Amino acid sequence: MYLTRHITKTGFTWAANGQLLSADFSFTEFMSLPKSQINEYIENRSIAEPAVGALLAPIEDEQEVWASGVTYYRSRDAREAETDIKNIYAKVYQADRPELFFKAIGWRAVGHHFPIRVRRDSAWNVPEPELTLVVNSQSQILGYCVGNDVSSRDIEGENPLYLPQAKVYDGSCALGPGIRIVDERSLEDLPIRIEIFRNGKVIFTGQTRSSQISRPLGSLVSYLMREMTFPHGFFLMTGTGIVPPDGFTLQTGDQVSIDIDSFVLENIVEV
Ligand code: DO4
Ligand code: MG
Repeated sequence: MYLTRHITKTGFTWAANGQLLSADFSFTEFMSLPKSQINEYIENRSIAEPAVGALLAPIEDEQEVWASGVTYYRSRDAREAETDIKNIYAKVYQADRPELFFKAIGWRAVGHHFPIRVRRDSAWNVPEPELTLVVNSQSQILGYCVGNDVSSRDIEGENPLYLPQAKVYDGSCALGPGIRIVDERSLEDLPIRIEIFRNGKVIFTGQTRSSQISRPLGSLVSYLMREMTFPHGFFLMTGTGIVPPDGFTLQTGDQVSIDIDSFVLENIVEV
C-alpha cells in the first residue's frame, strides 16, 4: 500500500494507491491502529477518484520526527573528523544506547519538491539521505518514507552540544514522496542513493544499503519508546551512510535527489 498526502483548495487530503480517501480518514487514527487492521481501515475509506493535487509531506501536525545518529560507519568516521572533541562518535557507534535526537514536529517537515534550506549562519552544510521509519503508537513499524536530515557540519563540529541548532531549523527536514506500507523485514537491505545537481550537472553521487546500519531497526524504535509514549505514532530517521567529501557544501539552487528502492524524494535548496 502507498499512502500520499495532497494539497486541495481547502487544505489537504490523503490517498491510498493514488485513490482519494474519504473525509473520515484520520491519519492520527490510522497511526494508532494495530498494523493488522490498517488494510481494512483504508479499504473502507477508499473513494474511486484519483488524487490530483501536488504532494505534501506524508505527516500531520501531531506526529514528531526523530532521528538516529552514527548508525553507519561512514557517519562515525565523518563526525570524528569534523570535531576536535575526540571519541564521542566512536563511543556512541559501539554503545548499546543509540544516539537519538528530535528533528521536527510534523508541520515543519517539507515534502517532495518543496524547498529545503541551509542555515544562514553556517558555511558547511550537507543533505543526509535516510531511511525513515513510520511507526504506530504500538511500536509497530508500518513502513517507510524517504528522509533528508539536512545538517550543518560546522555548527555541530564546533561543539557537539550545538547539535539541536545544527539539525533543527526551517527547511531542515524533508520527508516523502509518500509512505510505503511494507513488511518490516523488507527494510533490512534496501538500496539508498543520492544525487546532487548544481546548474544541471551532477556534482555528487553516493550510495549505500540499509543493511550497513550497525543496529537492528527495531532497537532504534524500542530505545526511543523506552520512556516516551507516542499516541499518534512517529517518524524515525535511521541515520546516514553517505557523507559527501569534506570540501563539499550545499548551495542555494542545488537539487538533491534521494532514492530508496526506486522511491524518490527531490528538493531544491532555497535561501
Ligand atoms: O551526531 C550527529 C548526528 C549524526 C546523524 O545525523 C547521522 O548519522 O545521520
Ligand atoms: Mg542524520
